Amino acid sequence: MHQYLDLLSKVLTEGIDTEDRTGVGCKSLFGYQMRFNLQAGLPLLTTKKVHWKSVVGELLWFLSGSTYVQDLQKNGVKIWDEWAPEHGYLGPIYGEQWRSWRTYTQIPESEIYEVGTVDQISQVLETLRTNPTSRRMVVSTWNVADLPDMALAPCHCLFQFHTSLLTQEERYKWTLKNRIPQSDWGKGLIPTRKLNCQLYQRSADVFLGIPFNIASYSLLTLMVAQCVNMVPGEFIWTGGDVHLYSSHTNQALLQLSRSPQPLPTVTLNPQIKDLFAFTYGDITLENYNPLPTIKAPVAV
Ligand code: UFP
Repeated sequence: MHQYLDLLSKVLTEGIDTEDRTGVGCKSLFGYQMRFNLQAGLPLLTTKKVHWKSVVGELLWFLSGSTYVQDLQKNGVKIWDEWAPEHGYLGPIYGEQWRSWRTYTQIPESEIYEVGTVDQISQVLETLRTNPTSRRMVVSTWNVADLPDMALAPCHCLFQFHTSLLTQEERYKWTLKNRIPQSDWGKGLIPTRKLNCQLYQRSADVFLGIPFNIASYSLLTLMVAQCVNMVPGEFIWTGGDVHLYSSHTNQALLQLSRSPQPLPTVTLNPQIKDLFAFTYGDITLENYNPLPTIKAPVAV
């Protein structure tokens, strides 16, 4: 994860002091990109412990389509508590936009509108299966009309999948790694394509948000790849306003003094081919040996 440490030191040294919505103050830069090869392990930060259970819990909650904080809390995930009103409904945030983006269709020659929904995730899965060279495999949560009703405007607001053909060597490697017996070769089991994902994050808290967001979308890419029978390729993180809160400076310096450890890996239950069927128990993190947690206050 030298990519992340490079970003951290860049924001520290080149970030412009900025007053922000939270009143905390931060160093900020605009426009940045990091690339992670998902074959090299899961890009989960090792220079501090990232709360993996929350990464998985939140992702499964998004995929379920729920935007009620209670559904997250019942799995012990507290990361949305700060933004939740008493009734727990966070408004039409990620889950709703991913799975049920609202549409309005006017009934011809009338004043009446019918309300429908679009399941963006299912559409993208379908396109990956049927037309994998499509350049339209985009999921957006930046629903302008819904923004006023959201507890927090989406930070990771658009992602796109992309696929490319595997080389013979890459296919062979995959076959060996997954122990596909020679008798099963030629049965269409061996993937022919790799799956890449790029996220655009309009606003990124370098210390608390980014490690979490990278892990979340990398995991999503692994899960989608399994469901569409592709090999995970690259995860590309693109940031807009990338900022380090002034209340995180010492934590950032401590982190930069640490050496990255080998990356962990994720094993998914190979039976699951339906993205919405994954449960916590189907996702296993292995060989995650991070340096200790570094506590930092959330800027609300
Ligand atoms: N933030 C992230 N990642 C997230 C998330 C929030 O970095 O997944 F939900 C941070 C970015 C920013 C704040 O510091 O939360 C949102 O504030 P604003 O809406 O003013 O950009």
